[in-house]
Amino acid sequence: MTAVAISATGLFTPAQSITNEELVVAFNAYVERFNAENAAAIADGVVAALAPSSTEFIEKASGIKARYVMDKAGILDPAIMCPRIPERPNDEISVMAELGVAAAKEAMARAGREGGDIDAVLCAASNMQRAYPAMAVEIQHALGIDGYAFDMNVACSSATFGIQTAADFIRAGHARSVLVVNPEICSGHLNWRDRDSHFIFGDVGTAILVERADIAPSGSWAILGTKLKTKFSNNIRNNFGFLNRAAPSGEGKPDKLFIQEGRKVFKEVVPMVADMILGHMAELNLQPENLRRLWLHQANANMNRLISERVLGREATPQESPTVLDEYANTSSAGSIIAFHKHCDDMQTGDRGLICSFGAGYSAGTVFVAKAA
Ligand code: CO8
Repeated sequence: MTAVAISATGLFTPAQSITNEELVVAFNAYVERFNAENAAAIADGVVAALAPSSTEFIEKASGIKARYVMDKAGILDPAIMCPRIPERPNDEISVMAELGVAAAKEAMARAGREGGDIDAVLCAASNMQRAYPAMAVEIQHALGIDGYAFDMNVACSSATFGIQTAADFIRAGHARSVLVVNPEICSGHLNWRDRDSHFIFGDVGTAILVERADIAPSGSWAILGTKLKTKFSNNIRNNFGFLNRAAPSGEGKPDKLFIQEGRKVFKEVVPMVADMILGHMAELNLQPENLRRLWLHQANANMNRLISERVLGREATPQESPTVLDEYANTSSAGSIIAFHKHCDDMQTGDRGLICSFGAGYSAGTVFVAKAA
């Protein structure tokens, strides 16, 4: 079988960031305003009073301290509470494509690639800005890439599903070099008025260049094995779609934005993912001591602590299971790729690690890699 490698990754981080403190001040101002405006209905028991959020809860429950966003002002305005990202005319690059292109350019520069070297583009993300043309085709065009491009969405697991899809195209001989791009503008599908989840997500763009190992540059990452899994669950859901629309600010029925049963997700996903990793390790004859690093999906610090403990048989050190949650929050499919991108330079030839995602669907993906010479 054709050997496949990750040649390079790229990262685009938005310029604006919101701390937990800033977020909670804005949320609590909204709560105060809502409760004052609805005081009579609340007193009559017709409307439930809203409870305030707290920075202590957010950090303890999730490990998140801040998040990057595309529009801080709109999110922090208690009268708006959602990002204001103006629509652009059709002859301008769309926002999501712009994010993807920025991340892709870094990955391509790191691998020494021009647009003409790449055969296909996958835009793998948890939401697409429009129905068509595919975001991937716009990104392909902006980068001067020939060949083919398409979008794919597997929520938080979009990047790992993209990596396996790219690897399969290469193994089948359809492509030699495939760009997987993950522009995740999560702020657009988060309900910033929902106390249970308003702190969870942030915006970012990542890119992964997957290539035939025999053309990959030195210092690339051999893909030892990939595995994907899905299992239907309603515990993380967003009913927005071309048949169902709603106000972007989350007013009215909130199911057209992100909703979840966070506790259930936590309880069900931790064992599912730990078992999947251990099963895949057994297939690849890998022992815990063979793994130098786990670049896990960045949803919740406690979740990652439990998963890495089950995999390694002991608590992982921060070096073994790095987190970017504190700075980036949950960036859906991009999270494990940010962790990989920021925490792989110290690894030596032969060192092995795991890129792992999990999220809505449920969906999960494991990609074992080894640093090449
Ligand atoms: N401030 C203060 N208190 C709060 C707050 C808050 N903001 N929110 C809740 N509380 C209170 C609750 O009311 C509750 O109080 P009580 O005990 O009196 O009832 C108490 O705190 C505990 O609440 P929870 O049980 O809900 O808290 P948890 O400890 O379970 O933590 C988490 C909540 C952080 C959500 C946690 O359950 C978690 O991280 N779960 C896993 C989440 C996860 O991994 N989700 C996957 C999402 S990723 C994905 O696939 C989505 C893809 C699409 C991207 C969408 C982009 C927008």
